[in-house]
Order: sequence, then structure tokens, then C-alpha cells
Amino acid sequence: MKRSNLCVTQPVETEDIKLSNIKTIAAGVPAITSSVNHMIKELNPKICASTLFSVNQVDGFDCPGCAWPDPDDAEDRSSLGEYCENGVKAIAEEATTERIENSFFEKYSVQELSQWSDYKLGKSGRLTHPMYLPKGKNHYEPVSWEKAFDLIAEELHGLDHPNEAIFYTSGKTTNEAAFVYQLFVRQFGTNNMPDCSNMCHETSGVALSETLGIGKGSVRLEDFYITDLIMIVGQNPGTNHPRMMTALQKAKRAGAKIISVNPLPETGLMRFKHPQSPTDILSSGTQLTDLFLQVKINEDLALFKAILKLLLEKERANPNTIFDHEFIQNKTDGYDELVASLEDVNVAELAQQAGLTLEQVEEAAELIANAKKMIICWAMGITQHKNGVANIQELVNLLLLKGSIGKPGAGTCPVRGHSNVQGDRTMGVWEKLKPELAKNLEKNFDFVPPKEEGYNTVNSIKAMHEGKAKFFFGMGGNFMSATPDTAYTAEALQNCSMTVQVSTKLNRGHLVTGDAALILPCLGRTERDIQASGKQFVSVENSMGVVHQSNGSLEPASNMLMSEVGIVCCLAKAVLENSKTDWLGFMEDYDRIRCAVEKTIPGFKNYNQRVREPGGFYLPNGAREGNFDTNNNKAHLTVNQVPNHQLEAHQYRMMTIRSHDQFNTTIYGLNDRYRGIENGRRVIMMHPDDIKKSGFQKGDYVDLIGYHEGKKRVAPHFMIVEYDIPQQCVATYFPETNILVPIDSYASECKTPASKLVIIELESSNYR
Ligand SMILES: Nc1nc2c(c(=O)[nH]1)N[C@H]1C(S)=C(S)[C@@H](COP(=O)(O)OP(=O)(O)OC[C@H]3O[C@@H](n4cnc5c(=O)[nH]c(N)nc54)[C@H](O)[C@@H]3O)O[C@H]1N2
Ligand SMILES: Nc1nc2c(c(=O)[nH]1)N[C@H]1C(S)=C(S)[C@@H](COP(=O)(O)OP(=O)(O)OC[C@H]3O[C@@H](n4cnc5c(=O)[nH]c(N)nc54)[C@H](O)[C@@H]3O)O[C@H]1N2
Ligand SMILES: [Mo]
Repeated sequence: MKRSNLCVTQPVETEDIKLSNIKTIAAGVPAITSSVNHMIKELNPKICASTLFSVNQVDGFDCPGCAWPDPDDAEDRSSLGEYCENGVKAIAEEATTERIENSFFEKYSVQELSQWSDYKLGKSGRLTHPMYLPKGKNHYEPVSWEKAFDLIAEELHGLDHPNEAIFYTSGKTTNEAAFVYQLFVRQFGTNNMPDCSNMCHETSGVALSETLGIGKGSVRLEDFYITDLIMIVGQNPGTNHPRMMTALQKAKRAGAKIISVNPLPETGLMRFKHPQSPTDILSSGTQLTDLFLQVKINEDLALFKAILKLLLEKERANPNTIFDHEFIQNKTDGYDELVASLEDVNVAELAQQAGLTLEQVEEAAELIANAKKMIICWAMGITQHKNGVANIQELVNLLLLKGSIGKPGAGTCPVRGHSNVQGDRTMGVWEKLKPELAKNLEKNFDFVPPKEEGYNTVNSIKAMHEGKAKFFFGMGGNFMSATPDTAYTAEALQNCSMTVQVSTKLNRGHLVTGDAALILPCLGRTERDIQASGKQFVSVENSMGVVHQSNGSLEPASNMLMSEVGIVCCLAKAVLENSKTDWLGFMEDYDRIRCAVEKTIPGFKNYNQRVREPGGFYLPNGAREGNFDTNNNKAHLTVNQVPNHQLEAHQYRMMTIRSHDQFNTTIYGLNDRYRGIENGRRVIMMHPDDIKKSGFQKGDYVDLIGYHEGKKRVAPHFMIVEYDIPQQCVATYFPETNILVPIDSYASECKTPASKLVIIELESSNYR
């Protein structure tokens, strides 16, 4: 029975949106002011100083923001802490002094709270006590940890089959917690382990594994400083990976060229001032991008195919000057097929399709032709498309033809999102269980793991919607708001008999629930973790395969919080009566977990010792060494189809992106400083000519309408903002428009939701 009167989609809040110009320089003084403001609002001054000094220091905690690596050399790290504006906001959000006490839930029913956006919910403060929402009730009640674990155990034992349970993971979960979590879930008997990666870089994992034999990137930070050319495709580093800007600045100063490919002239891509460098602050910053290619949404394949054709023509005119034939011959296959497929390619047509001039594409080809070593970076603008895998394979084609993989200063750089999303996968969090891991789990833990593939994120939602799954457990994250098709996902979660969330902060996933629900509040990265054997540290893997420790130092938000490791171990103890694993031993001393990882996961030899070394250690990476772990040990060149988008005059390609003041569904504030949008998020960025043609005016409010396979979806009340964006392309913020992303619109190979291309129409807003 669903609870009545619940608002299941993002509520519309009144906003008084103000507009200014798009900024031309990223970071600098405004970044310091903005981060200090956030710190002051959320923290007390003593905490401010001590947290900033220890972020990303070798003995400090890992920034809970993005997965960009820290400089290897401790001396290269700023003594102020290796942090950035958005890292500071992430820390302030977690280390806030605001608390949600039990009286909060007495005061507000879930119906009332469901009228609050994720922004308002997040600002209510840290969760402090385990809470239970019994079936038929409308208020959460405090519950003891013991009772909470018993309730979950009872629910899980009542299922007809372990596959009726789903265990989600968000990418903040540390290696130690992720390892025990997947072990518990598999001992329970299912591989239903969807994770945020399914919605994020899954397409990168698929494309890279298929072509290069490893699902991760191949470059290290030092490669940036010796490369000739960096391409940044479908990524907004100024907002989402601000520490990458320092690396780009250093690369630029060492002589690298930068090409940016993006429908938006993102501020961070253009010009940068290091906020921690006194000389930079006084200057006008470093010009970063040499060539900006303002592609239409999802026309990267058209652009890259045109570039490949131009390179082929140059190579034919001057043999052995552009392509690395020795590398192609020795290390790859598929060259002849790729070349044959390029014969019919019409460069001028593709340039036009991509929304670019022929000259721009030629300029790009020229820069690439002249580069001996190149790096391609990409993120969600490339991965979150139906053809996401093909997009990435085309980038790989370019690198392979140039021999730019497996040598210093060159390679693939999928820039990861969450700070440990890559580590969670390494630890085995995945709906697919690799045979090697299955074998090691069986050998080391004396049980037979399930073989059958589990549900990924999209399949999980469908399974809950269809009643095939009835129990949902979220290890971090905000499954309700981050997933596509909000109204459909809400029905799916409400179909469950129980939903459980391990969380630091309140979010909409705690309000749109199954019949019964539990909130299990946990320690954050910044906080001290004391167990029976003493103070513990945890470890994480960054975007470049470095595993290092993270040491929380702050007083926990409440003495009722448990660590994620502790929660999993106690739960396992309550649920798995016949388990031969010493769960409580794991919880007492995390070194024991790392010993178990060492025996189970390749690359973790001497884990406990090496993770204690300053800066940690690198995991093995075949592609980096030029060894491709594919079916025939060759890297594969592939032939990829350019998508064909047919839009009517009143339709638009909408991408759902992040503002400067958010971390996924955690909304720090209502401003997008770089894009000149203040005090509101319900905006739709449109080309001025499109606004004219639409019959609306800038400042008007419209409803966004999606029709997918005959079903109408509506996201109400968005203000039209004039923006420098290609025609018939529009941008809105995630998660407000997730309601428009159809559950059935995803990358064909792995079901990554196509969040960067939703076809929409506009109607004048009836919202009152
Ligand atoms: N401060 C902050 N940091 C974060 C996050 C956050 O929310 N806030 N999130 C973290 C996570 S989980 C992730 S995955 C990353 C996300 O990092 P990004 O991928 O940078 O995030 P998005 O805002 O989704 O931006 C996508 C970029 O791609 C462009 N784009 C959209 N469609 C296309 C297209 O078809 N082609 C091309 N070439 N470009 C396109 C958009 O204009 C935008 O600049 O950041 C991580 N870091
Ligand atoms: N339309 C659209 N949808 C998208 C995207 C998009 O670009 N467009 N991006 C997708 C991407 S790339 C990603 S990665 C997903 C993100 O999906 P998720 O990872 O599920 O979402 P987050 O917003 O990062 O999760 C925030 C919540 O995590 C909890 N939390 C924070 N820190 C901790 C911690 O240390 N421990 C625990 N246990 N909980 C914690 C807090 O309660 C907070 O409310 O969203 C995806 N959804
Ligand atoms: Mo992500």
C-alpha cells in the first residue's frame, strides 16, 4: 500500500532567479570567497581551519568530492591542504554543525517532508539516530541499531529468493566497506548490486574493456606535464573536477595544446587562476583552451569521424607522418576495416551535422596531426548517451591510430565522478561477478557465490516496478533522485515491502519509500572512526588507479553513528546465520579486511603495508604498459555508426547537467556562478534564435514536455534563459529534470541512462 498524499517528484520551490554574464575566468578570488562563505555558514571556525589543513594531505582524509588524483609528491601538495572550492563545499556539507534530532521527525511527517526539495532536506543537517518508518505510519521513529538489524534480517529471511533483494552502492563507499558489503550480499545469495557507476562511466568501462582490455583509464598525472595535446570532451572540469585545472595549467605552461569539445563554453575550460597561488590571483589567469569546438549535443561521433577522415587523407598525402604504423601493426587489429569504413565519409557533411565549420574541424585535425603524444579526457557529455560506448570507442580509435596509448604523455583519461567509484568496482561491487573473483571468494570464504548476473540500476527499477524485487538497500547515494524517470522510479520504490538507506544526510530517498523504511546514519569521510582495536583508517582508489588512505579526524556528528563497515558487519551477523566469516573481527580491525582483500583481489599484495606509505600505491594497468588484455592481446580498432537525430522544428535536444553549487543530488546552494545564474535552478538554457522561433521570450516560464514511446512526461515551471548554446540544443539541471529521462532510453550495451539527450518540447507553464 502506497502512502497517500506523498509528493513523489522534485517539488517546485518559488525562486527569484537573477541573471548575469557568463564568467570568463574560473577560480581565483571568487572561488575563495564562495568556499569560505560555505564553510562559515556550515561550520564553527576551529573546525574550518583543522579540516582545510588536512584535506588530501598524505596523513589526512580523502576529499569526499571528486576522484581527481592528488600530486604524488607530498611536497607538491599545498600546505593549506590540496582542496578546491567544490571540495570545500563538500566538506562543509558533511561537517556541518546542523543536526537532525529525533524531534524533527516527530514534527514533520514524511508527507510534509516530501514537499521539500533535496536542497532543503540536505540543509536540515546531519542524521544522528537510526530511524524506522513502520508500515502504515507517517512519521519516522527512533529505533535501536539492534532492532534495525533484526528488522532487516526478518525482511530478508521472508523473501522467496535472494534475488528479490537489491543492494545499491554510491561511489563514496570506501574500499573496506565495499569489500565487506559485496561479500555479505553474495553470501546472502544475489548479484543484485547496481551502483552509481551504472549511470555514470559504465559506458567507459564497457568500451575500454572491449577495446583495450581494461575498464579504467591509462594515464597518470605526470603524463599531463609531458604531453603535446589534451582533448577535453564532454566534461566541465572547472565545476566538477576543479583540481584538474591545476594540472591543465601546469600542462599548458609546459607547452601542451588543449582542444575542448562541448556544447557550452564552460568557464573552467577557457581561462584559469589558481586560487592558492598569490601570483595567479593578481594576473588575468592562464588561457587554457586553444581550440573550442562547440558541438551540438551528441554529435561528437560526427566530429571525430570527420577528424579521422582528415587524418587519413593527411597520412595518405605524407605516409608515416600522422599514424603510428608500427604500433598499429604490432599492437592493434581492425585497421583495414576502419580505413574502409572511412572511404565514404563526407567531412563537410559531418562538420555541418556536428554544428561546426569545416575550418574548425580542419584546425582540430591539424593540431592532432602535429601531436606526437596526446591524452583524451572525457566525462558525462560522452558517456550518458544511447551511443555512449560507440562515442568512447571512437576516441580510442583516434588514440590508437596515433600510437597514443601505452607510452608516457599519452592515453585515455575517463575522469571519474565520486571519490571512490573506481575503487568500489575494484572491490567487486558490480551486478556481474567476474569468474576470477567468484573463484577467490569461494576459496577464501568457503561459500558458493551466485553465478547469475544481477540487476543494474535500470533493471533494478524495472524489477521493483514489476514486483520481482521487494527489498531495496542503499549504501549511500540518493537512488530516488539520481535515477531516471522520477515518477516511474517512485512507483518502483513504493512497491517494495522495505527500503533501507545508509546515509549521512536526509534526501528524497528517505521519503519515497517501501511499506516500511529504515534510515541508518553513518560516519562521513571527515570523521574519526574508533573500533575495538583503536582508531581505524580506510582507503580509496582515485581516477588514476592510486590506492591511498583516508583518515577522518573530526568528532562524529553524533555518538549513535556507525561506520559503513560496522553497519555491514553487524547486518551480516544478523542475517547470515551460517556464515563462516568472522564479521565482528572485520569490524574490530580494518587491517583484517585489507588482508582479506589482498588474498581475493589482484594487485593488492602487501596492502596493509603499502597503503601506509605516503601517497599509497598504483594498481597494475596493462593498457598503460601497452599490454592489452583482450581476446587476442591486441587493442581493437572499431567501426562506429554516427547517430542520426531527426527533430521537428519545435523539438529540442536537452542535456541534464550539474550547476556549480551541487554535488549530484546534494545541492549546496542555488547559484551557478560561472554560468551567471543565481538564486534558482529551474532554468532552461536556450539559444536566442530558438527563443524567438518558439514564440516565448526570455524570462518566460515554460513546462518541459517529453514524449517517449507514446508516454507524456512533464517537468513543470522552468524559466527561459538566453545562453550561448547550439541551436535546438538546451540545458537544464539534474535532478530537477530526471523526471523527463525515460527509463527505456539508455546505452544499448549497458543501460547507462541517456541523461544527456532527452527530446523535449515546450508548453507555457500552467504551474501556480
Ligand atoms: N562539484 C561537483 N563535482 C562533481 C560532481 C558534482 O555534481 N559537483 N559530480 C561528480 C560526478 S559523480 C561526476 S560523474 C562528475 C561529472 O562531471 P561532468 O561530466 O563534467 O558533469 P556534467 O555537469 O554532467 O557535465 C557534462 C559536460 O558535458 C557537456 N555535454 C553534454 N552533452 C554533451 C555532448 O553530447 N557532447 C559533448 N562533447 N559535451 C556534452 C556539458 O555541457 C557539460 O559541460 O563530476 C564529479 N564531480
Ligand atoms: N539526469 C541526470 N541524472 C544523473 C546524472 C546526470 O548527469 N543527469 N548523473 C549520474 C551520475 S554520474 C551519478 S554518479 C549518480 C549519482 O547518484 P548517487 O551517488 O546515488 O547520488 P548522490 O547525490 O551522490 O548521493 C547523495 C547522498 O549520499 C549520502 N552520502 C553522502 N556522503 C555519504 C557517506 O559518506 N556515506 C553514506 N553512506 N552516504 C553518504 C547522503 O545522504 C546524500 O544525500 O547520478 C546520476 N544521475
Ligand atoms: Mo558520476
